[in-house]
Amino acid sequence: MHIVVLAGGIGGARFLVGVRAYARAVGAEVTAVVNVGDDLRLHGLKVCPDLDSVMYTLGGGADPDRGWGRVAETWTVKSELAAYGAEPTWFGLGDRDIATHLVRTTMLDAGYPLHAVTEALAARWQPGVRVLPATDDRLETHAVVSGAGHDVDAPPTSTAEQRAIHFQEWWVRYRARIDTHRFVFVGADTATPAPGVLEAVGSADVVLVAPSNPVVSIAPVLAVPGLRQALVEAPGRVVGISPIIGGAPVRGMADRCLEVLGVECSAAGVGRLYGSRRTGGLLDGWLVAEEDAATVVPEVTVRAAPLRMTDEAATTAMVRAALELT
Ligand code: FO1
Repeated sequence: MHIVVLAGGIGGARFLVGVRAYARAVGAEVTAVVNVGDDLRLHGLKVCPDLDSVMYTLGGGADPDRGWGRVAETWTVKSELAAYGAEPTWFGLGDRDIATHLVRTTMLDAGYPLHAVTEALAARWQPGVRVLPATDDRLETHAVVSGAGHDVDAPPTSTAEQRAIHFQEWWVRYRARIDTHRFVFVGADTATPAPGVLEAVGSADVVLVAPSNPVVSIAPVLAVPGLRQALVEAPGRVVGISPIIGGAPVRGMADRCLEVLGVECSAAGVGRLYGSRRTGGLLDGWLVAEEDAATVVPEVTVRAAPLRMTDEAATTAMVRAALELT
């Protein structure tokens, strides 16, 4: 059995822990296709937050409280940069984490593609699943906002001017609390799926859409030309797991992201945003929380199960429920 998981963010990384446990129990193979829209170049280093969250979480090296970055992290470089007044001050790299970015950047600059670099980094962390970036190409999520350049605490006086800011500035600096018009996936028009991605989708018995942020974690994956079509045509079933429980995101700011799209923050809202494969959308099945058992998504099979990823056993049970839906 081959399970493919579309994933991004901390929700995606934690979900993969359950997928791996399930796969180990039944002898299945897992491929994670991971969002790169959050990636950025900082101080000359290529940072891939979602790939790293997956790698660190599955490799036992993630900080359990923050959810991102390394456990037992130290921040000497960050404070030295601050002493120079180096920008950005709102985004910090930990010392241990920097080693990952140094190795990645050195390999990329030497000409290795991102999927090969990711495989090399994973050799250390042994994540137990195949980790693929959705694309090797630059594909960056930007938010088109009004009033960027002002701090959250000092709102802009004029909201007339619109400009695009990097996702990380929107997420970390502004905490999504800024007038936002839309998201743009810069580079998506010319990106191609990383080697192995289309083959994985084409050979999957089931594709799971992790309970990740649908707007800034899953949509950038689907924005890679050819990927959405491959999912529509995939021989296996496609089952999504709702990141919204009882009208609120389990963590993160999916509510703010959905608001930008004008989509209701509910299991039904996200299910309908993905849509049914029978009508050109993504899903055959949609797993929602027990609180949302009444959810209806046209032409999609909806089932309810406990969806809180409190530990590995609970997450594995979610995965089993999603697979039983197929
Ligand atoms: N999130 C923060 O809130 N503040 C940070 O300074 C920050 C730094 C950072 C560095 C490396 C990395 O891989 C992730 C980092 N994150 C930070 C998390 C990240 O912004 C987001 O949570 C994800 O991109 C959304 O999935």
